[in-house]
Amino acid sequence: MQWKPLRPGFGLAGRIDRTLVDRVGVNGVESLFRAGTDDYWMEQALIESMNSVGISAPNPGVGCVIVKNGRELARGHTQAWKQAHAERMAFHALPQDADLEGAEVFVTLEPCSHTGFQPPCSDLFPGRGIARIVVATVDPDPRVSGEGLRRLATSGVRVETGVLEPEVRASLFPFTKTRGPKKTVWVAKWARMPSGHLADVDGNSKWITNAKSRAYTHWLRQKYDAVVVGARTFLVDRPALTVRDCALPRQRQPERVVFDPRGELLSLPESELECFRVLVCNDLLPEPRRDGTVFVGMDATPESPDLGLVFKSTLESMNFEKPLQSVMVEGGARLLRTLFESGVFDAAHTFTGAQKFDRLSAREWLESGPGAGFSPCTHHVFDEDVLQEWVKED
Ligand code: AOF
Ligand code: ZN
Repeated sequence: MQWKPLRPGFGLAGRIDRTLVDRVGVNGVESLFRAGTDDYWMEQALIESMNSVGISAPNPGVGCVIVKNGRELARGHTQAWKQAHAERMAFHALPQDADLEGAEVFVTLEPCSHTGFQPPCSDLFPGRGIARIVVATVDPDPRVSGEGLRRLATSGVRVETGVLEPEVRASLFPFTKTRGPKKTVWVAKWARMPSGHLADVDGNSKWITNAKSRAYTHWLRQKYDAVVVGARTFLVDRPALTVRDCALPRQRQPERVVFDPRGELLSLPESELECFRVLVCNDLLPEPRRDGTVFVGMDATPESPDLGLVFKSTLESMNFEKPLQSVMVEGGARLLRTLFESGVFDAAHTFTGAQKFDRLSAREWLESGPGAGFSPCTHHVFDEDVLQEWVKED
């Protein structure tokens, strides 16, 4: 399936300005739509869903807004994994005496029909006098997959779908790309200068993009479960890979991982590797470092042609606090190339900054996009920087 270009202002993180500004509404991000239209209310539900960033995965972050006579009654978003879904939160937030006769419900994802960790949301609506339920997109989870809509329709509730669908579907990424609970989605992210270089000889690769691009990147770090860099990038940049400079809520740090096939980080003191997991080829990993707390072995040599795939399967089989639904690789160029060649990536975020350095090194260079097989979906300008996003065609 092709992914359509999104309307301006939307990206894989959702409503892009929401990643930069804490408040949406008065003195915050202006709506892109005329107040009171279906698009307007679905945009509000999408913005509400962004409060689930970092906590709901592997559940999708869903948003729900309940409206009556053109006025909002309540809104809610998906809570932490295994906890309440968006619709239930919106119902809990209703005023005690709320009369839903004639009300409209806007929800980004089809209400669920199954009992998982939570009871089915589609049971919340019948018999309340609700005039209609507007849904952006069908739930790709095979346990639901249209059944929620069918249940609502047979219980006599009017259901409409497709409002702001491409934008919501993109914002639900990586959930929308997972096939079954075991699949881990991989995304590439890189920032380049207009020349295509990722770094100059002095290692100034950290400062290619501006504060807005950085805020968006930090938001992405909490959206995805793990963030990866290569050993060379780690040694040159000493990146923290944390969520710091984006809008609130900043509610989760990603797992931080270094791809170090040659064991270049083995001589660093442990204090410099706190919070990181470092993946090294087995033969280069000395016995005392094999306890798996910092260093983890890969069943490959640095020259193995399938090194990218071994790295992927090693990382995916590691134990983290939660299932690893998604991984973002932030560079450098060699690691990104290795993983592109192995066909690992499902999407890419690229930033092109205006910054030019004098002493360029041709070593670290990348195209402006991931190439054939990926559909462009986002084109957004952060002042002088350009953000582009692509999703692999299904
Ligand atoms: C909704 N509203 O806010 C979310 C939904 O194990 P459970 O009960 O938490 O169910 C998880 C599944 O429910 C998930 O895979 C997806 O299909 C759906 N998520 N559904 O109605 C929500 N987060
Ligand atoms: Zn549900």
